[in-house]
Amino acid sequence: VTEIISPLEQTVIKEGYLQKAKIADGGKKLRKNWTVSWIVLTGRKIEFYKDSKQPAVANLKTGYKPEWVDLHGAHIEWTTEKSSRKNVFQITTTSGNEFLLQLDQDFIILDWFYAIKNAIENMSKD
Ligand code: I3P
Repeated sequence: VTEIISPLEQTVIKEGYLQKAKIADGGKKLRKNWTVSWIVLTGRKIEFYKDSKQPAVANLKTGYKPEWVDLHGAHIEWTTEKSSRKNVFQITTTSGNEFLLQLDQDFIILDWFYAIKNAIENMSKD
């Protein structure tokens, strides 16, 4: 068994299920489609998986490539205009991708918001 030593950037900060909708790709608007996604936050990116077992599978180098968001230079903000749902925040990447993340439970979504915000701010100090 080969031990892979992760650099700090690959360390998992937080993971869990959230509602996700990608609403723009490279600045081009997409039709909104909410899905439940297993979200893995590391120091510089967010990965989206179908379920909690998938990251382990991906680490076995099966060639599976999750959808991911580069947080470097990204913006995060709460929005009440982009959805009729409550507790929605938007992440906008430098490449013009826009994602909405949402959860009804206030405490959990608040935790996610600040975890992602901190990751973005810590990176911009580099
Ligand atoms: C969309 C769907 C989304 C809704 C969106 C609708 O319809 O109901 O859940 O977003 O509202 O257009 P469809 O499935 O036919 O594409 P919210 O749940 O976030 O409100 P929107 O057009 O106001 O974004």
